[in-house]
Amino acid sequence: MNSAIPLVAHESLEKQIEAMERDGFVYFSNVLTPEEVAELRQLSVQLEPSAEALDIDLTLERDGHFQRCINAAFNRDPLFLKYLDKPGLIELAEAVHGADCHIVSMHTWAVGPGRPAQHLHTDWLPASMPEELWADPRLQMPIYITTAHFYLDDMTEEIGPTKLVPGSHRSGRSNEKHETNWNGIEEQSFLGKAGDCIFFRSEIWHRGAANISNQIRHTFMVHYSHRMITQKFPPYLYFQYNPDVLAAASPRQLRLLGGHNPGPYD
Ligand SMILES: O=C(O)CCC(=O)C(=O)O
Repeated sequence: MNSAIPLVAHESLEKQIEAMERDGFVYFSNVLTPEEVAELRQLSVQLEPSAEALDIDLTLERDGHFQRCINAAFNRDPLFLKYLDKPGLIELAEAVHGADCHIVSMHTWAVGPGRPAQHLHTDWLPASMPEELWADPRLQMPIYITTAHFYLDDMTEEIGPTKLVPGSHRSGRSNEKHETNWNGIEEQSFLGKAGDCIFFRSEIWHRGAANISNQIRHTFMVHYSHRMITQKFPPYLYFQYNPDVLAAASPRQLRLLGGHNPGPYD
């Protein structure tokens, strides 16, 4: 039986940080305006995938379902800049990763009907450890990478919602064995509205469900991290910042893109 994530917004930054520690994620309602949702949906299907940039470009005819994902999307158009530091979200990113945090990447993500279900997985497990260690309050694990997952459609079970297991970041493992619950807690579906966002840490068990609807699901993702964690901008050695994007960015946005003050190792 499917159960849904309660759509409860934590109003204060303090409560949001507590939720990141306890639940591993925070829900934000109505972060994007309808115009921003429309803008991101359009960019998501209109931008041409680049094999060199490791973008995903699956077609119904060739691959059995449509999927288009653009890596380092910020570099494609200055329109993306405003999504780097969305008021309300950026304060949480800076609180958990530090005032000098930056983005690891930014993705547009469009998946068509027929996209199969994923297994519950972590995006990255910085430190695997026995579960008992996580339960010890003396251990304070930094939150190294988070994703702000913006929804550009009203979510239903048919369109293939994100499912996650609240608290599973405290399992200390990556779910290699394809467990379906953690500590007796079953996965829950995110059934919010277009414009909503969930902000989650990389160790939480989550997955995209199968898209069994007749419409494309559009999502937009910004991944944040500590300044000392590397950014992932394919094609890596050949990546070049788009000068139009840099010229239009604010000082805070430039820092989020990697324009840092000198520090250790510089
Ligand atoms: O589609 C989703 O909601 C989740 C996607 C995801 O977790 C992934 O591709 O790693």
